[in-house]
Amino acid sequence: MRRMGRFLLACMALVALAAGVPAFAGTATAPDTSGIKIDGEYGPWLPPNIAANDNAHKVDLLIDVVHVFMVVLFVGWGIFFVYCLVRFRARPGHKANPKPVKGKVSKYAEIGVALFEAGLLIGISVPVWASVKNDLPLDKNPVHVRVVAEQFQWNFHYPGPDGKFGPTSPEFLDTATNPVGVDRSDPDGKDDIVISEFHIPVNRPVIVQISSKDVIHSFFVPVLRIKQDAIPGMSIPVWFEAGKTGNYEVACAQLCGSNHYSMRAVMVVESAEAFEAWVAEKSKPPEEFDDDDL
Ligand SMILES: [Cu+2]
Repeated sequence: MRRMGRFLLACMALVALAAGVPAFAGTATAPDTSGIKIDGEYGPWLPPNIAANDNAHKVDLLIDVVHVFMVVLFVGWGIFFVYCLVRFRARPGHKANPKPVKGKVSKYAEIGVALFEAGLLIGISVPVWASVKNDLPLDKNPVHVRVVAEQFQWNFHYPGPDGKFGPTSPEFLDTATNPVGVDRSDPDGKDDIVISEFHIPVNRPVIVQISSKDVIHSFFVPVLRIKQDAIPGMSIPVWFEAGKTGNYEVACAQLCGSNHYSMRAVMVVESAEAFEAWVAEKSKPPEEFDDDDL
């Protein structure tokens, strides 16, 4: 009986952990390594959600529903398991009956679970993913950014004030000065910005085209519930909209090599004016060397 008590206690602790009860789960602080200051409180459950569009909130709804559903299933099956242990325990005068059970309860329960899961998939998952991937808000004056991953950093390529990306080619690649190989001699490439800090304006849609120079990485912005693999040879669009200014984390969510853990960037969400000023400043050509400065 003591063993049974320990088993029940372990079950309760697991259920409490799954449900995120602070007494069991504790609280985590926002990660703050490599000098990146991250805004927003990380509680015992999900990271803060700063998205201004619906998709990220539907992702949270899906995570909540799935976890509550898992707790219900876990507790339900746990109770049934304990019931079976007690009800069918070996004892004098009882013989095991190998004949299958004829009752239909378990069959209907399984069908119910499958239907509920199908509802989640068809009702939430597929529409949200279709929106993130297909319904690009091209008519809402979006910001376009190319995201190019490499071991072990994120490169963000902005078209600059002219709104046109300059052509890129491996022949212009230079790890230190031109990590995405922009053709600076092309008129469209002269004002392009290539930088390791991700700046976006608040309350304006952003469309990122995600790619990689080497292995498969994964562009992960926890506070926007965005996660998309970066695959060499492909340019994959994803859109989102941030509704709160601040500094937030961009991480790599794909084990991409020995320094994968350090593949982070900061996402600065700022006002429209601050963003325009940042673009204007960063797109200035480097100042000409002047003999008079000597
Ligand atoms: Cu990576």
